[in-house]
Amino acid sequence: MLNLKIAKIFGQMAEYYTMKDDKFRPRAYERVARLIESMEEDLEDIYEKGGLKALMQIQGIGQGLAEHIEEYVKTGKIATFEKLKHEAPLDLDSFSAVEGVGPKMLMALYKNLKIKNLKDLEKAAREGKVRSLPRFGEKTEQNILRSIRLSREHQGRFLLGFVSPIVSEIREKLASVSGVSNVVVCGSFRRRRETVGDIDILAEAKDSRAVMEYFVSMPNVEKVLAKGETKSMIRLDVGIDVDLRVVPKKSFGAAMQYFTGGKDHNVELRKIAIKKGWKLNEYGLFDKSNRQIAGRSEESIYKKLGLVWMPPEMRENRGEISLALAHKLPKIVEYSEILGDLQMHSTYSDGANSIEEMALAAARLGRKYIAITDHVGHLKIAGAMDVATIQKQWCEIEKLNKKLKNIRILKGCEVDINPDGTIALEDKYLAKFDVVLASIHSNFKMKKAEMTQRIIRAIENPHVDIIAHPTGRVIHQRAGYELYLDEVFKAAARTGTVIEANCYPNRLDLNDVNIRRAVEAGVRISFGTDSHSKNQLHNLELGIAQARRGWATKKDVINCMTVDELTKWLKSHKVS
Ligand code: DGT
Ligand code: CA
Ligand code: CA
Ligand code: ZN
Repeated sequence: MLNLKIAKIFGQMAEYYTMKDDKFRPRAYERVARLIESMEEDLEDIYEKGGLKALMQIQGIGQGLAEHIEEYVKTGKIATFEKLKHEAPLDLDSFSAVEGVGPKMLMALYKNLKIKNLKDLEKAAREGKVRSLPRFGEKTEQNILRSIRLSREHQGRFLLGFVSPIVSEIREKLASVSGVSNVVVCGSFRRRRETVGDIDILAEAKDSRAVMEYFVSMPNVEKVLAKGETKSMIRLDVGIDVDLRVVPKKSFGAAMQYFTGGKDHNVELRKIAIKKGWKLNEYGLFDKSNRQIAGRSEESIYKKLGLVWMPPEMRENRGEISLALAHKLPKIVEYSEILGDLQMHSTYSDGANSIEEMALAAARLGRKYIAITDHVGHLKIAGAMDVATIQKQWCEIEKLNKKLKNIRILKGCEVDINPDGTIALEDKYLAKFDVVLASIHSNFKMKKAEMTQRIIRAIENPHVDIIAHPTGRVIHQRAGYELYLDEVFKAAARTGTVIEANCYPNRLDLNDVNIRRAVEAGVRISFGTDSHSKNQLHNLELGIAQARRGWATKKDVINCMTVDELTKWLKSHKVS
C-alpha cells in the first residue's frame, strides 16, 4: 500500500509543478502517479530486491523519480515535496474532489485570498469574493459552489477499483492468521457497488481474540475505532473504515447474507420470514420455537425461505426477490464468459505500453482477444494518430497476430464525435478498422436535446460499432452530460450499434442502472477497460460487475463471442 501513498505524493507534486509553470514535470509526475496507482507489484519490494536500478527499469521512472521513491521507502518523506508544501501550504487533498479548480486557480486563490483548503474556498465563494479575482468571474464562482455540493454527496465513499486491492491485501493477511478458517468480505464490496462506504469482513476463527489483536495492529491502521472480542472497527490511513466480525460456523451463512445486504433486499427477505412466523437475523433463520432451521450457509437461508440463491450483485431490491420466489431469476453473465477487452490505448496515442506489451499482459489475464483503440481524429492532446501512423499501426498489428499464439489483436480506434454528430475521421478510413469506437471528448455542455441528437447521429454512422463511455460521467468528478438516454438506446437498438460499459474505475459508464435500461431496450453492450497501461487491464472485472448488477446476460454482451464470431458479427451488425 506504499504505492498508493507515493502515487498520491507524485500527483500532488504534479499539481505544485503546474502552479510553478514547469513545462515537463507536471505530465511526467502525473503519468507516473497513475502508473504506480495501478501497479500490482509493491514499490518497496522492488526497491528492496533490486535497489534504484530496479526502480528505474519501470517504464516512465527515471533517476529523479526513482530517488524520490528510495527516499520515501527509507525515510517516509520526500524532501522536495515537503519544500513545495512549505512554499504553498495547501490542503490539495481537500480540493481533489472539486471539478474545474485547477492548480493554477488554487495558486491564485491562495495568493489573493489566502485560501488553503476547501472550507476556505466555499466560504469565499459564498461571500462572493472569488468572482472579483482576475479571470474568475461569477460563473466560475457558481461552478465552484455546485462542484463542492457534488463532492459533498460523495464524501466518505471510495471507488470500487480503489478499494479492491486494499481488500485483497487485508483478506490475505487475515486468512494467514493461525486458527482462521474462513474470511469473507461482505457489504457493498461483495455486491460490487461502484463506490464503497466501508468494508465489512466476516471471519471464522478458533481464537477470535488473536484475530482481533492482529487486525487492529496491522501496519496501515490509522485509528482503532472499536475493539472487542467478536467485533472491531478500524480506520485505514487512506481514510476508509473496516469492520471485522468473528462469527461461529453455525451462523456463518446467515451473517454473510445479513452483512452482504443490501439493506432493502434484507428488509424484504425478513418480511418473508415473518410471514411464515419465523425470524431472520445475522445469527440464522429461526422457527416459532426459536429453533435454528437455516444459517450455516447462505444457500440454506434462501432455500428455506422459498427463493433460489442469487449472486450478491443482484441484491438491491430491484425486483430480484419476486423473481427468485418464482424461480425465474435471469442467468446473469459470468466473469469467466468474457473473452476479450474492447478498449485500450498504446504508445501510438496516449498509452504507456506498446501493443505487444498490452497483448502479452492481456493474454496473461486469460483474455483471448483485445482491440487496440488508440485515438484518431483531432484529440491532439491525447496523441491522436494521423493517417500515416494508422497504416503503420496496422502493419504492426498484423505482424503481432502472426507472432502471438494465445491472443488476437483487433485493429480498433476511438474517434471523436464532433459537436454536430459527424465523426472526426473520413468514412474510407473508418471502414478499414475491425472495430470503431466513437465518443465525446469536447463540448460537454450542450442542451439535452442537442446532445442527444449529436450522439444519435454518430450512432447512425454505418462505420461506428460502439459508442464509448456514453454518458461522460466521471465518478466523484463530474456528472454526465445532459442526455435523453432512452432515445439513445432506441437508436442503438434500431441500428445495431453497441453501447460500451467502460470499465475504467472512475468511469464505469454505463453504470449498473443504465446497463439494465439498455439491455431491456434490446441494446448490446461491450466491455472495454480503456487501459492506458498494461497494469489497468485487470479493471475489466469492475465493468463486468456493473453489468451483472444491471442483469446483463451472455447474449447481451458482445465480448462473450469468440474472436471469429465477433469479427464476423462486426462486419454485419449495423442496420441502416
Ligand atoms: P456502504 O458501506 O455504504 O457502501 O454499504 P453497505 O451495503 O456495505 O452497508 P453497511 O456497511 O452500512 O452495512 C453492511 C450490510 O449490513 C448492509 O449491506 C446490510 C446490513 N445492514 C446494515 N444495516 C442494516 C439494517 O438496519 N437492517 C438490515 N436488515 N440489514 C442491515
Ligand atoms: Ca459497507
Ligand atoms: Ca459497515
Ligand atoms: Zn475516451
